[in-house]
Amino acid sequence: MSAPLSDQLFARALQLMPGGVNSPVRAFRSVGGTPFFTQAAHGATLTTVDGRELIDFVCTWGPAIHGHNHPRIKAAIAAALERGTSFGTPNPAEVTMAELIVNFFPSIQKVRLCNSGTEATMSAIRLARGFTRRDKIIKFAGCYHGHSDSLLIKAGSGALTHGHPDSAGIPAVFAQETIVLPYNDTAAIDAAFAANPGKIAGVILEPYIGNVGFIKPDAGYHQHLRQACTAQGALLIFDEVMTGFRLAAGGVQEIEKITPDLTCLGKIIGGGLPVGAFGGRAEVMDQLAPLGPVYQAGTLSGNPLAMAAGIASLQMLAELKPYARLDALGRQVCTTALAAAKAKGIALQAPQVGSMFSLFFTPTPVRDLPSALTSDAKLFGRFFQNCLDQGVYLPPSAYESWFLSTAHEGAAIDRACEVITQAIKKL
Ligand code: KE4
Repeated sequence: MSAPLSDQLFARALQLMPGGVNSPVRAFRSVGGTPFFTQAAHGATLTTVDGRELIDFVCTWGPAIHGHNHPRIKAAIAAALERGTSFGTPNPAEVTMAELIVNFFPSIQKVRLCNSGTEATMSAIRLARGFTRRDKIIKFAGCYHGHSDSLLIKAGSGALTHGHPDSAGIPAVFAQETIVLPYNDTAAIDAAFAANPGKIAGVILEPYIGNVGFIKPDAGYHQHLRQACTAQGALLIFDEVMTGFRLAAGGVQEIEKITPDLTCLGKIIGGGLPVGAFGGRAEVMDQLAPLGPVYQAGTLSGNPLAMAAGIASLQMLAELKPYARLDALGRQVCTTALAAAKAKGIALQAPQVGSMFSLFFTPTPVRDLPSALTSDAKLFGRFFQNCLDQGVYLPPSAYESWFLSTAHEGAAIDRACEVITQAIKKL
């Protein structure tokens, strides 16, 4: 019997693209085996080139909150396509998207659209440096904000997964301007500001971390960061690329009632097409070209197809308000996994908020990068394969958040819970 088509494609891909992929985490290197190739995606499932149907807990890393290929998003793209794919001029859909973002995020008076989460955070850092005329930024160990030089330092997600949290190719002079602190440590932030008076432009964080696996802040942590930034004249930057519109329409800042100075968005606002955005107070945003001295640009920024898909996605969120339903689904998966692990006598942590959660195979409550690293990544790899064998696809890394969608409700979540129970039993 010939090798599965995925294997044949991967063999060709390995000759043509580094690691056979266009984003490292897709390569399955930390969970073993050969990545499958997806032919199509609908609702809660992916269909592989070999015809396998997989219940998907990656949701293209966050965008597919309504499930894959939602008819309303498809129709919106099709209608926009009739008018062309890209204009390179202002277009009405950009205005609609900007109004939706400003309406959902009271901290955002003005917004700039771009083409990825990486662009959004990279530009937000540049804007913070330009606005404050300071050079240093603070980030937190394990947080991933995309792959720009200033931020790919002690990063999570694929960088952590593949053991390169500090990427090669970043000049020491760049890295020196990035201070990396432990997450959930208020003394560390106070010490960093005390040691760098008047030098810190901004503090950027994932307000709930998704890129070490899912980690929540200690009570009062965000308030401490907000007060410290205000007192020190630094900008507080919430990277809500993953959490924006995912955990609440107004992101974590709505849940935690915190007002950051800048917010970065992506993923869901593109409805599955390439997009990013960053926004904040007009006083800060107006430092951007063409008004101010901070340059930022993009050929496809505000692309009409991506805007159409994102507008449809956000309008459905406004109409459906699915967050309680998504939270119930997330809780169903986590309580199922915890019960199965208890029955098996395996230590498991399952932090969850809404449709973001992770399973850490460790007895240690996970609240930062070091505690996340006590998780047994090899055991996770075996768990991942046990689930995949039964048609459930998890993020192919112990250090990623899982995602689910409204399309998981009903048969898909029930089947997935059965598979997860069996997969833990088999460990
Ligand atoms: P992109 O450049 O990949 O659109 O966004 C970068 C980014 C920024 N900020 C946060 C909080 C993010 O989670 C991301 C990207 N997330 C990863 C998943 N952990 C994308 C998946 C991948 O790298 O293939």
